[in-house]
Amino acid sequence: MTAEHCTLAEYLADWSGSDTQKSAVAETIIAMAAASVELAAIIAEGPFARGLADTVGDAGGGDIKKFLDVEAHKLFKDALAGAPVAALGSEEADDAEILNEGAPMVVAIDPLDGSSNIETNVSIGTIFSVLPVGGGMTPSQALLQAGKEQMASGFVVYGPQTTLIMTVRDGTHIFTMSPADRVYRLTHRNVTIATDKAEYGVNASNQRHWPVAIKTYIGDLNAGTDGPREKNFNMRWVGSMVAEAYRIFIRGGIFLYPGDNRKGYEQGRLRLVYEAIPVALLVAEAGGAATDGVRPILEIKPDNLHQRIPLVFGPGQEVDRIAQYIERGGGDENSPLFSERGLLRE
Ligand code: P6P
Repeated sequence: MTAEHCTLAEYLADWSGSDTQKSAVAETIIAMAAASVELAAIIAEGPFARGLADTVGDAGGGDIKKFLDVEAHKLFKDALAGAPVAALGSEEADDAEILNEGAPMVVAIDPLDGSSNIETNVSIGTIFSVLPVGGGMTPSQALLQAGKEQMASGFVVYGPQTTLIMTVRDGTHIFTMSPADRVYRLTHRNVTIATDKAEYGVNASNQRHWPVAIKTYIGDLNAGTDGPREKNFNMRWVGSMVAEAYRIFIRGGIFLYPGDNRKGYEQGRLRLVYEAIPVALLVAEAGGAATDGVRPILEIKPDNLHQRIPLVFGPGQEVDRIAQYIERGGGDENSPLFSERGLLRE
């Protein structure tokens, strides 16, 4: 067992030992972590830095590309070029980018999650997934494996603290960057998601667009002690999934970004490969559950790198309750959450 506040490098060295594949995973995460420390310093410069929040393009689907999105992508791409990573699948690049032919890993990444919050000094983050290049797979095929094949995943929160929440499938752990030497040190070992926190995170302004099942579920939460839950619920919505997820790891609660009837949001806003899948592994390793409303995220095989997916995660019992609202026919068959939902039509 590693020391209480061991460094990330010490933790990963203890975990990987002399195992070649684990050592490749460890080296990949160390490279990501080093780039995140650099990015944290750029973000902390805020208005003193060169137009971090300047719009530099349109990422499509209502996502604006900010200067810092592109800078973050370059930082992580350069860092991973020096790691045993064959290819990078990034929100900031249309296609997978080849880094090291024949390397054993691929990485899927959202280099900067929540960039709409850059200029408002609200927590933003980096989300990553590490997958093995299986026998006979091209790197692009390796990036489209179901989430249950991941070797590791994690996200960094650039907030009041800079924290790395990570799993190498031995539990979910939190490493906090010490300001003195900018080294990540273990602060929370084997995080588990609380099952009794009466708190939900959803963008309530979309309520009129939701499927009936989600309207009913959230309505029952808002009914508080007068409703079927017989207790009052609190709501939090930061607008950066990494901040919502970190809160849920620390004090519990449920996160929802459902599909809705706005054009382009039929499958929600979040991306399957480099947002939902990495977070789903962290949640599972912390004893929780993550679904698209009904299907376990880790069982879904992506069709393409940038596909969107409705996302619900939190304690398993609450995630199951939402699935019951949906399967009980709480939604009309034409609502987005039911689109493509073969299993609900059987
Ligand atoms: P909305 C950030 O852009 C993001 O991808 C997630 O981090 C966040 O949870 C969501 O979008 C916020 O979306 O529609 O509430 O602005």
